[in-house]
Amino acid sequence: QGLANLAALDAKWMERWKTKCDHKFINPRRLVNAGRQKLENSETKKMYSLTMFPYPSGVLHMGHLRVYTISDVLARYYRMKGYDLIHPMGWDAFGLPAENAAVERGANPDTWTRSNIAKMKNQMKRMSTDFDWSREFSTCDAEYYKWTQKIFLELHKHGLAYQKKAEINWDPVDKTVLANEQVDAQGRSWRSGAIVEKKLLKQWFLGITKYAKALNKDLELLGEWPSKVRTMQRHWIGESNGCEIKFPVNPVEGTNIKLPSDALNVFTTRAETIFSVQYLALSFDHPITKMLYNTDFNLKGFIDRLNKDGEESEKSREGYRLEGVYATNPLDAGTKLPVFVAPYVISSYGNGAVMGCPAHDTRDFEFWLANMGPNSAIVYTVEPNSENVEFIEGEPFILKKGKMSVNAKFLQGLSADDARKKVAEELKLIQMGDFKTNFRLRDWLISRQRYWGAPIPIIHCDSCGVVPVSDEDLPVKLPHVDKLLGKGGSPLANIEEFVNCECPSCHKPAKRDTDTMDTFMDSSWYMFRFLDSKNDSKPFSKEVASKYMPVDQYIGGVEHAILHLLYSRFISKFFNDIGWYDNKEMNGEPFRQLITQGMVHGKTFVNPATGKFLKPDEYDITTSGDAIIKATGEIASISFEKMSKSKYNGADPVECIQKHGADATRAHILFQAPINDILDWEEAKIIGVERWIKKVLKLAVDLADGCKEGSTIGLDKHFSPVTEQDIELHNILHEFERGINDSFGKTPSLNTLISYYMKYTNALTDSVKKGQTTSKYLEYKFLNLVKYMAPVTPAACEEAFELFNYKSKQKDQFLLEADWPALDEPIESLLNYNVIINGKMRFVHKAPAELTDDLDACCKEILSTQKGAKYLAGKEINKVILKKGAIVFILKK
Ligand code: ANZ
Ligand code: ZN
Repeated sequence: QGLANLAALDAKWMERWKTKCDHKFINPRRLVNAGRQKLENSETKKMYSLTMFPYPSGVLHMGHLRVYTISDVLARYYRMKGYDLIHPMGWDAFGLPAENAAVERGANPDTWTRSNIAKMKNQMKRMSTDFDWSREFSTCDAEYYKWTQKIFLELHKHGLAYQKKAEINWDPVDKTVLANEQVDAQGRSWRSGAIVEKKLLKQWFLGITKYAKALNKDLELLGEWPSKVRTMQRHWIGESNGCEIKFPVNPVEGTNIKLPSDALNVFTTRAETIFSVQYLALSFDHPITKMLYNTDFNLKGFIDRLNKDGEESEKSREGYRLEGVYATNPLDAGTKLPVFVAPYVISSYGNGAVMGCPAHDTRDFEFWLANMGPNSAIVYTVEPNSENVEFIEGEPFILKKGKMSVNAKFLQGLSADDARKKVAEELKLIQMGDFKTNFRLRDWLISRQRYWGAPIPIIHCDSCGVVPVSDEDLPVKLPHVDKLLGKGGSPLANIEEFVNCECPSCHKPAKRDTDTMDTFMDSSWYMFRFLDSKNDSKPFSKEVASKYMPVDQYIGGVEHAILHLLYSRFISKFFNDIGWYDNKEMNGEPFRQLITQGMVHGKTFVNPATGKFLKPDEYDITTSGDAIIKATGEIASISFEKMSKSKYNGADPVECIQKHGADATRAHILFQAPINDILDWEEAKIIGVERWIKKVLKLAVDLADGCKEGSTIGLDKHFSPVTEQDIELHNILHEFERGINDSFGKTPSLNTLISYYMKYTNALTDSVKKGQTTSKYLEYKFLNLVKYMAPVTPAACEEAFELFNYKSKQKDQFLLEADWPALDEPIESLLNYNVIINGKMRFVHKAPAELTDDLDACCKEILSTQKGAKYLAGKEINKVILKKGAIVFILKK
């Protein structure tokens, strides 16, 4: 019958779409449909549906299958709905894997990347994805990174790109810089195994912290993002509202210390605790610490020892007291406060200095007792403001909501909240402090001592300093290399033709910057480029970007919840601020809705006796689904875990497509779990959707039998139920149609979508079996079903459409070109109408309640019935009276 092989349908229909739809597989509707012009000019709603573009590793994995299926199904739906759709795809192609692969194979990263792109593109097409490849680009194309460089220069022009010395990870064996991810928990290089050193190098930073306030505030505009992602961003930005306080510092009399300044700034969120301050603590990088490091031998020993522990040392409560220095409280000059250097004070936060309040902060409390002895007194100034709050003498009282106690001098009696403000105001008056907001967010370090990235378009000149490359000289092209050696820091620094250049300003010999940009920079603006990917005079046109941004629907992995999304938000806001596009409505936010898909887990078999993962050839699956370990005869334990080579639980999407076809594979992956949840992949379960798709094809054949000459009910026409059985079916299907439409709603639910399709198919099949429904009505509903299914199973739908033997004036009409069906409203069941003619009740006519709404239609319908014709044919009608329940004809005598 030809129905069995679903996998064969893909090839058949892809070929037809390609040849019959203007020789393009992409967007056949757009290319064929003459209405396209109309779409662009009218007020049609735009839909920019973007999926995070992949890194071209060369292999499509199950995560890709999942996210691209979701994206493709939504896009096809919006296209059928008549939206002005943008659904692009491209490649995030710079980065370490290509470089490492190139180093390992002695090859060129460009060649490696290009061949991976070709492979993956092919695999994506096999999934029946309908991306708009006319917009395609790779971030490693010179035509793309030219604009990445331009954006860097624009940031530079606005003071948002600057150089600063920063610590980097240096592998002393391989003589190369390492990314943080390449340093293991023991501080060793992943490649050479050497203990990684910290080195100070001049690095380029982007001033994202200038946008910290807006990035935090505008999270409010992102109501259509998962709240978990917003929370993660909020934490990362870490806005903290507090107070900066100046504590005068002095050398102890008799020492010859010269301090770098006479006051020490601290940041606090608890200014009301100022009279509880018993010491100050400085970070290792504080200017005072740094100054004394060189003269105080013991201090140097202390710092060097703790520095070895890296971030672990933050947990230490050790301290080093600076005996030669003391501080005073700006509101209470009488007390002398000891000053410590403490590993728990973070250099890069606030002022790298804290005011220590043992009575009201746990860390300070622990630090104080550890350094001053376990019985040291602490000074409480805040007390509970209600009896329900517990206060334990000898432990820190850390509640922020409290009342100021008798020790709090002029603050006594105030609430802690009021006291906090009061202290800041008092300090402001005497110029010893002020309100202050701090952020945890740091500026974005973008220098990479790597080859495979966009070169930083800067020239260093001995006379002129830092000189930006001028626009006409962009792009600064990556020089071609035959072989990458992977040793000795920036590979570009070893290529003399690249390094040596002329200073654009004084024309003397100068040197290029040899670092490349972080790949997050490439992906921070790609959503703009997709809108205008062929533009060779600027990154993108202002008009187009203003029209299509923000992205309406951004689909991707939650692993990008922080960095990529934050960087993109920063760059989009920057574009908005410098007038590269207008996005007032969302204040430069790039993504209106964010949809994050869950991971795909693989079926994992473990030998319970040894805990070892089992390879597929080490067990047999019984009919009941148990896995018997061949070697021991025991039953293996089965779980679902993140796919990985070491667990032998990977699955290959392309293999699945080869076996079952793209349609079934797509439907299966949608059906198995809600979008946001982890999906436990079991290929065997695909049989359920296969059965369903075959049912649909069978329906097509059965219905075609009923209309041998072909159905002509009109592809985009509405068709009303006629009989009571029609209405019954209509109302059953209405529920599923509503379900299907809702599944595509604001929060798409694509697993329930598939179950509605199945229910719809079953109801239609039952009706056909019973044979009581009007055939035209069945045909109409069947066409609706295949249209509804088209976003998920495009090839099977075309096949069904063809098998159904649909006749139309337009040859080669594709279902892909159909509009999304309008939702049919439910109908109350038929009413009985008494047909009264000249005062005599003649017969009962069954019809929907709307019958009596329209006089002409009503007369026609009655006349078209057998009985109606008998009494009324050829008679002249004088008057008709319509009522619910009765139709009264008065005839001419
Ligand atoms: C005095 C005080 C009293 C504090 C008290 C807390 C409780 P967030 O909310 O995260 O901004 N702090 C300031 N700079 C620091 C640094 N560089 N390293 C480590 N800790 C630092 O936290 C602000 C609080 O963290 C500040 O408020 C300060 O301690 C500490 F009962 O000041 B507090
Ligand atoms: Zn110069």
